[in-house]
Amino acid sequence: MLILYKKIPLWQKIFCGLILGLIVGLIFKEDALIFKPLGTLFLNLIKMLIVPLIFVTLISGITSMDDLSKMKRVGLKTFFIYIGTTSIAISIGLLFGYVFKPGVDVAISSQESIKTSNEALSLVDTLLNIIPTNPVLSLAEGNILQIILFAIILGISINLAGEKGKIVSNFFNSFSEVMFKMTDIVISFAPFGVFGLMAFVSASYGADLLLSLVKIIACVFIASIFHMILVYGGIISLYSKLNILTFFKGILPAQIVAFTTTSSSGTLPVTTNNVIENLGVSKSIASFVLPLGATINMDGTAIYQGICVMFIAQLFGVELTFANILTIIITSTLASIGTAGIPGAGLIMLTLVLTSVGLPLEGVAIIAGIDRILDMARSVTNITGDAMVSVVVAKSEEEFDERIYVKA
Ligand code: DAS
Repeated sequence: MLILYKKIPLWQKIFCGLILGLIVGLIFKEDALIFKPLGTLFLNLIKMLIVPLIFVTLISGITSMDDLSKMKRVGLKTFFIYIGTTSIAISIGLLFGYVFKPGVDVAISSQESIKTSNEALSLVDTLLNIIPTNPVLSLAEGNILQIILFAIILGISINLAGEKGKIVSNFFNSFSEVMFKMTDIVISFAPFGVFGLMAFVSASYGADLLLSLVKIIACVFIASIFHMILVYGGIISLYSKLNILTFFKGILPAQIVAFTTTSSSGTLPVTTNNVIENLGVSKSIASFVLPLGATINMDGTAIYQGICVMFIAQLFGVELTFANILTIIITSTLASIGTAGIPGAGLIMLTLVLTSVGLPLEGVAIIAGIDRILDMARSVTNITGDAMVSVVVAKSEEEFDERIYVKA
C-alpha cells in the first residue's frame, strides 16, 4: 500500500486532499472541523521553513551569482517583469469590475468588523521599514522584507570579500541544500494538510454565504484565471517558447497549497521545490527570484484590489473619474508590492486603496466576510506569477534545464 502511495505523483495526492476536504466540509459541516488540526500542523510546518529557507537560499543564490553584472541583470529583469505584470493585473481587475458590475444590486448587511486603514502602512513607511536595524530580531520576528534586504546585502558582501568570504559562501550553499531536503520532508505531508485546511474552509463558509456573493467571487476567480492564462501563458509561450500546459502542470502542487493556505510566503517552500524539480529552473535563480516575488509580486492581489474598488464604488453609487482610476492603478500596484505574503494581507491594503480615492471603508466589511475565499484566488495567482518569472529569467540566463521541464 505504502509503495503504491509513494508511486502516485505529489500533485495528484494534493489534489485528492483538496477535493476530499471540500466534500467532507460541505457534508459534515461543524463535525468536519475536527480535521482543522491537520491543516494547522501543515501550516506550522511550512511556517517553520520560511525564515531559514528564504535567508539561506537567497544568500546561496546571490553568492552563486558572483558576477555582480549578472546579479544586476537578473535583478533588473525580475523587477521589471514583476512591475509590468502587476500593472496589467490591476488594469484587468478594474476592467472586470467595470464590465461585470459585481457591486450592483447587492444588499448584504455585514457582520465582520472593519479593519481601520491606519493598519495599511503608507508607501514611505513600508520602504523605511525594510531596513533591518537588528537583523537577528528580523529573523526572530520573521520580518520577511527585512530578511530579504539583509540577505541581499550579506550575499553581495560575501561576493565582494572574494577568497576570504569563501568559507561563509560554502556554508550557506551547504545549508541551502539541507533546507531543500527539509522542504521535501514537509511537502510530503501536504496532501493531509491540504485536506484539513479545505475541510475547515468549506465547513466554515458552507454553500449559503458563497451563493449570496457569488458575483464578486466569480469576478475575482475568472479575472485571476484570465490573467494567468493570457499574461503568464502568453509570456511563457511567446517569449520563452515553452509549453504552457507543462508549466501549469509543473506548478500545480504549489498552486493547490497556495489555494488552501492563502499564503505566498507559506507556499514558498513548495513553489521553490516545484520550479526546481518540475520546471528545471536552477537553484540560484529560484533562490533569488522566488523570495522576492513572494513578498513584492502580487498580481492576484492587484486584480482583487481593482475588482473590489469597482464593487464598492458601485455598491455606494460613486462614479469614479479618470483621475481616480489612475490613482487606483498606482496605489494598487504599490499596495501589492507592500502586501505581505500572508493570509488576508490584501484586505488590509484594500483600505489603503479605498482611502486614496475617498471611497467608504464600510464596503470592506462585506468583502471581509468572504475574503478567505477571494484570498485563495489571489494567492494562487501571486505564486504562479513568481514561478513564471523564475522560468523566464532562468531561460534567458541559460540556467534552465529543459530536459526536466518537458518531463513535468
Ligand atoms: N494572501 C496573500 C498572499 O499570500 C495575498 C493577499 O492577501 O492579497 O499572496
